[in-house]
Amino acid sequence: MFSTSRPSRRHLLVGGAVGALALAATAVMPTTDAMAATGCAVTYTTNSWQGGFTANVTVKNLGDPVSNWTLGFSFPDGGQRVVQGWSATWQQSGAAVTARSLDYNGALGTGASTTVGFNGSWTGSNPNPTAFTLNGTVCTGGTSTPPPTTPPPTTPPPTTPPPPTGTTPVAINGQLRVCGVNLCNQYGRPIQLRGMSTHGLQWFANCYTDTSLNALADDWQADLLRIAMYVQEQGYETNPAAFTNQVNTLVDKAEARGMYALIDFHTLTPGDPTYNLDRAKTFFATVSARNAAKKNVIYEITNEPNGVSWSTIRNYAEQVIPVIRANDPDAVIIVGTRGWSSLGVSDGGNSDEIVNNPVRAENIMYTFHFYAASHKDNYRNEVQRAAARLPLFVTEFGTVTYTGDGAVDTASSNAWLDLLDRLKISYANWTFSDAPEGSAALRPGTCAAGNFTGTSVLTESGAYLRNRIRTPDNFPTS
Ligand code: IDC
Repeated sequence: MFSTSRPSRRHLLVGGAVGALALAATAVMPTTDAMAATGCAVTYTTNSWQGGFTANVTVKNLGDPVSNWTLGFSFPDGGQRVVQGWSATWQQSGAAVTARSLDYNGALGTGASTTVGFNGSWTGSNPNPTAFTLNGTVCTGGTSTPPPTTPPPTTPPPTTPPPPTGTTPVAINGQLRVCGVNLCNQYGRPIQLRGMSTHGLQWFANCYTDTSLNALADDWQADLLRIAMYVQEQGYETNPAAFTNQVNTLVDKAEARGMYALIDFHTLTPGDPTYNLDRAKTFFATVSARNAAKKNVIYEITNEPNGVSWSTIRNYAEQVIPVIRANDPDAVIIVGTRGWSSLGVSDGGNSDEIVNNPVRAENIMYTFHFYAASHKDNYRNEVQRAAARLPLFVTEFGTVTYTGDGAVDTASSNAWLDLLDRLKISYANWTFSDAPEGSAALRPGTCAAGNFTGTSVLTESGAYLRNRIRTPDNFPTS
């Protein structure tokens, strides 16, 4: 069968027109429903720079509806590689590339399109592939069997999710995924999440109650709660079961209020994430299994690596990510960067080391942290430069110095948040707590007193952040 089908398909590709259609029909019959019309059109666009490129591939189904699909093509140049793909499961073997649909975009009605993409690397030259297949049918822009005699279904399977029924951030945006350098919602549109980080759960548990989280969701209109679970400093390592439970409880409380929950494995000292590798595997295996069905969970696998190379961090990430993926294949995962998650800048480096040697996993982002009174234009310039090439998430920042204390630097904080807004980079502020330090949003004593609403309980930093966070999100809904 294959020896006869291959020449036929090749003939179809170059020949087109009516004569080729009959040949194609016999070619696909052994592997597809004999009555099914198949056909497809592909648009492949790239944005290329020295050594790297981003490709977007729009696939249009011209045949009968399908419930899942595999796109295939081959790179013309031996030096081209898929590095990080999105909106599909990508595989490369030699020059041959396949992209398999995910749950949310598998259904493609007649005439429906979907767009997938990837970041790639190249050496030599970087020509675009010219031949594509969809479920084995060569995409010529036409159909390969006559239209069916029975009319097509009047309501083909939906290719995008229905409009949201609620108004919370999670109700509107649903399961998030990384697309290109952006964080995208269930409609594949870039969004920015704005929210707050807890302080260390081991010290400030009384700041994270139903009442305080109501204030964060309703009064602050926050999209995101970062759950900072320290590993050392009397944290997780002292009682894994209790801290895991505490994290899970906060994931549920965030979910109940329609907020995203960022699970932060808060490593800090020692700075080598490998020191906590076994703990990380155990912790993430447990929380990813328990929370796999939820749409509001994002995983941050190491807070601030320091004193280690990017390759050490990357190696850690490539061991922890598969543990999460085994349970929760579609969640976004965020990887810390060199120099206290400064993209390497605090160690005299920059983001090139990540661009040139990215983590080999899909649907991931990279961490950037700043403290506005300490980190200024040279850090902002690097974030702006990196944001064109890497998906970034500011999982922690302060309005004060890197010590977590001192005065609010309003000018630098404005410059930072204006930049993040413009680039649609999500952020969480350190901290939603009443710690006696300038970075805390709540005045000392607030958590014990138990009222969290309004501005009278806020510090200068808290009032500033509440104003920034509670402006309308205008999340796209189609
Ligand atoms: C700080 C807290 C402080 C605590 C200290 C040590 O604000 O109360 O005593 O940690 O655990 C980070 C870290 C974050 C730091 C914060 C401020 O991620 O844990 O919190 N910071 O120093 N990176 C840069 C600054």
